Amino acid sequence: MNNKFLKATLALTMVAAFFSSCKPKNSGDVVSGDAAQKAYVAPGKYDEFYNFVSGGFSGQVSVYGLPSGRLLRVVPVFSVDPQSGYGYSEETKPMLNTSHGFVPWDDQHHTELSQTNGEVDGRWLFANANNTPRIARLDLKTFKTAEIIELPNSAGNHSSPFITENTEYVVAGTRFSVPPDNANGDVAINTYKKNFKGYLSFVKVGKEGQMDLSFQIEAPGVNFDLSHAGKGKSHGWFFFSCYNTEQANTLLEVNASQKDKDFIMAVNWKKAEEYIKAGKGKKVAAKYVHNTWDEKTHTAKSEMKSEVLVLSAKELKDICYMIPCPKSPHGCDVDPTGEYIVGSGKLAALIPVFSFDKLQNAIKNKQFDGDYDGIPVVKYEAALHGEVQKPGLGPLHTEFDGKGNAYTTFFVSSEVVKWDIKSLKVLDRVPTYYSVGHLCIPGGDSKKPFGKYLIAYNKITKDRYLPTGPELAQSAQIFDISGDKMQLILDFPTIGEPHYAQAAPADLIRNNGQLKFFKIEDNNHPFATKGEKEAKVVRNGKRIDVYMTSIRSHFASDNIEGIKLGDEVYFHITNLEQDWDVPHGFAIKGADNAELLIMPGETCTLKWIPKKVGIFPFYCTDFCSALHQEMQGYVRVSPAGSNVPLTF
Ligand code: K7E
Ligand code: RUQ
Ligand code: CUA
Repeated sequence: MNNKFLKATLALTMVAAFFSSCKPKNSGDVVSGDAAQKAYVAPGKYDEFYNFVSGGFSGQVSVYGLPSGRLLRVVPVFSVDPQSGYGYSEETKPMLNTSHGFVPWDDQHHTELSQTNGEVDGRWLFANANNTPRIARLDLKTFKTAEIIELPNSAGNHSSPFITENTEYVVAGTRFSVPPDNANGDVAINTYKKNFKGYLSFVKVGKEGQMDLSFQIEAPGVNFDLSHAGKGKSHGWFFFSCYNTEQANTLLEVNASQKDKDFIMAVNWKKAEEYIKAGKGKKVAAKYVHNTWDEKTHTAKSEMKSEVLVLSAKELKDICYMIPCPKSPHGCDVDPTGEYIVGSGKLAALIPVFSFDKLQNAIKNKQFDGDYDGIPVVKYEAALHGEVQKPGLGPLHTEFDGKGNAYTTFFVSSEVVKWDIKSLKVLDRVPTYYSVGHLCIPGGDSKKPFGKYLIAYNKITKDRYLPTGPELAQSAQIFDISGDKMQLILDFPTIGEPHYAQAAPADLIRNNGQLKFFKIEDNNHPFATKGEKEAKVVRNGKRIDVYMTSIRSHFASDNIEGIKLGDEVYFHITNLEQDWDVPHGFAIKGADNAELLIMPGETCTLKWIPKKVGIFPFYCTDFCSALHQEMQGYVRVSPAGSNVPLTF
């Protein structure tokens, strides 16, 4: 048996062993009597925390209350959403533009709240698109996607959207190494080592949150998996876990795990920033799209960019360093003090913890073990604070409670393990149901965690809920971590597949100027109709613009005639309500652009190209008053060339 095969077999045996024998039996003994009370939020009472959970292959972000686990909202980000019309209305369509054209779906893995001085500040939430590489920014005043930026020279955008401690940058590492965008990509896949590169993107975040791709670092062709910024003493550095350091182009037969150690790459981004200021960046042609939502006009615009500044890690010898890290590292987490960097090898049975001070010394004293593709490799022992021994199998992700404890998830042994960062002693462990991926402690990757709850996001649900056929919901579990022992207090199902999540105190988000409705006088939409009397229908060749209003409980106009086959009809509907929580919907028979949901003070546009002659009813889709069912109307479509006059 060759070595490669042996290793593959070993990994598979670990997984198989888990499913056959270590599956936790039941939760009876970990749920204690007062669990219900701890998770209970009385009707009409608010939750303590907002929990922003990535939606995985749903492409969206969902917002839950903690500790109740109640689903508050699903915010559409990277996928079209029939409920709100996101990606269907003319205003929102540009949000989903990419250099590949309109992309209506993505896979959303990680969320990250903005921070000031390393503390969660409640302004924005960043989210990554894992497939077509993009980063979104959600404005927490409106809970809307405010901006999406695409990342060139990348494929898969897993290692993001983690931020630096003052939200100076939102940072991304490419999951797949690929030939650079400006190169001929038509190359044999087995020329990987020669032609494929890994890129790190540094997206500058402005005062109002505006994102701008500041520069990229060209790195060796590894796969960047996860990352976190340094903080406090390590502010100015960023740490990325890398797998496939063999640079294999096929990962069959666990090619990617041949080596005992892969790397964590430490990046001195302050230094990189200096090099950019000193003009060391190379301007490289690259097409990527930047989409922004304008709250004044309630429309998105999409801008194509054409170049990016690139620094070479190989040429600039002092911006990147490799730290060996055992067996396919996944999570890469930095403790609240900024001193400890935790790696988690998916196929490892220990947790390596690195020391920032030691790393600095090792760099200063050149304690290197040669180089990796021109990047100095720091000696493992020189950077190591220590290893957590026998913590469990398959460590993935770590969060912190701010009291000197770390909590790591173990996929294979299906548990959360609490350990002491300094002594590296295991303090407690609880089973998860089943096979936990990420975990979240409110503020758990910041300088100031709130440390009261821990939520485990599990990959396998099995028997936790009433069965729903072959497909089951994903499962999250809340633990009270305020005492020495972790206590399971609640299970709740989630939307899509949750990966990383963030949480913040509810008041922090609520007190940050949350909007209840849009002021009609501030509505600068080019097709806004600010009063019922201004409602009209305008023909311009084959284009029909319907200026329509909605208010409880009618549309103006509600009878439109004179539309001809071959016309393109744009319904611009302004919701005249000036009150919290009174949206109106709009749907017309046979339209392929789904529906609109228009918030008070807002204007939304549905484009409709009638395909046949006849009468087409339309109605409001959101129950808005006792006379909601009366909120309806008709459009008459006549043959092309008929002389029915335009009336409304
Ligand atoms: Cu561990 Cu995509 Cu963050 Cu999921 S990744 S679990
Ligand atoms: S109506 S209140 Cu469609 Cu029965 Cu809903
Ligand atoms: Cu408006 Cu129902």
